[in-house]
Amino acid sequence: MLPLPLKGQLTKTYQEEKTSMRFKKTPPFIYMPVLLLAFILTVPSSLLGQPYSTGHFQHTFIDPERDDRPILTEVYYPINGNDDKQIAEGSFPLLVFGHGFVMTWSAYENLWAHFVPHGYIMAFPRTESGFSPSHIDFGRDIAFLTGAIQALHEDPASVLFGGLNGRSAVMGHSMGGGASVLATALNENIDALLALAPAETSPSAIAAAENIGIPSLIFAGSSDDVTPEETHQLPIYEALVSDSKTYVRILGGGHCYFANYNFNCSFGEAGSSGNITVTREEQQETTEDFATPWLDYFLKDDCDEWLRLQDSLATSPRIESIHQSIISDPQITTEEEMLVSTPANTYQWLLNGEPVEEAVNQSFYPILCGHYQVKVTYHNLCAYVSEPTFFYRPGDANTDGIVDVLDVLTSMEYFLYGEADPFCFENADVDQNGIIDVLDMIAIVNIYMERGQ
Ligand SMILES: [Ca+2]
Ligand SMILES: [Ca+2]
Repeated sequence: MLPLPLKGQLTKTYQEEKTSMRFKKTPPFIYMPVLLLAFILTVPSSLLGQPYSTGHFQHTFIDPERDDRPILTEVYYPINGNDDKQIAEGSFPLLVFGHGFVMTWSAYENLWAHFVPHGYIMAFPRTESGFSPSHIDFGRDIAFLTGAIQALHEDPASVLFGGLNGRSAVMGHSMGGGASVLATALNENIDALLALAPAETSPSAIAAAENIGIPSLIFAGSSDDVTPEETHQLPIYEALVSDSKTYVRILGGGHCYFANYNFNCSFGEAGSSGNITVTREEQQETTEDFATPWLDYFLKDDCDEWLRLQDSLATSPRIESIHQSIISDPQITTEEEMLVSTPANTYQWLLNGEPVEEAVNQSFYPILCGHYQVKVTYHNLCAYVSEPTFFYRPGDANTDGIVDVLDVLTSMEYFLYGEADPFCFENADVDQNGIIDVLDMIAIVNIYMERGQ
């Protein structure tokens, strides 16, 4: 048996009371920093919006389908602290980037220095960097690398092991922008295309764009006379058959400012583009401001970024844009007795807010009366829900999807006893006057007879 406490031990002494009162009344600001510190120590840095550090490796990937073609590649990836032996905890999208004509990958440090800390893996093939590059081989290299690097997710020997989220975008600048268009047309596993002043290539990137239906974002500089918009970026953009494509024209922007200083690019631009009115830093910042939310939306499912991007597109004085996208809340129309959603990638029909089993197609044959909505996704997991549509089928009082004599009996039951189950008032009230009576039952018979003929 446990000893009973002495009477005095059941009540607090005055001193104890005072102490506990004081404890309770300790101002929260004294404990807040401790709590905050504990929170910071237990939450991954990414959730706090703190940037990652950058790890780097160089690797020659081999494409066995092209006679073991070697593809020397620089890969940058997010790490925690100084630990570059493994990728940071989490899973990250992949960006494969094609360099410009006679430009080295190192001219694009502005891009990896921005995107990798923000939680992206970036890969830069160094092939086709000479004076007579093959655009199609470069495009194939970019397409091949997206698959080869995604595969490292499963390779325990790779520092990227377990670190990819399965989504890839191809990117590129100038010739590499054109090659990224070629790459996108070659590889079905690419999720998004983002090109900076893409150039027309041989074979034609403009022609290849006619086969591209994935989300695409094309940047151009309005003062780019190396690859003028009218003959390069605009025709590529216009040829894309994507249901979500965006064109951003940086006002006063040039061709080379998408990258850091590069002698060959600057040499090429010096004799042409004369009306550049922004600085390199401004052009790069503008590019990041639009590319980042766009990539975050499509590759990381950061759903709020879509509205933020559209706000910026509509209001930024630094750019002009063309924006064509089906991404929005879906709408329901009624055709015959079907409910039909505006086009999307996936569909789930809801009745009174609850998912209807197996109702996952663009059109849906409703049986029960009630408020229907459709919830859709487009190119990622971000979901959009329609306004509710009240669906009823006149005459189908017992809501079994057909109008027949049972509906007359069900309406009679409701008329006599004030209830029936199953029963849909709106269906039974054929003349829609708010009451169920013999006129509705006659109307049901008429519907039944008309159908039968
Ligand atoms: Ca019925
Ligand atoms: Ca009625």
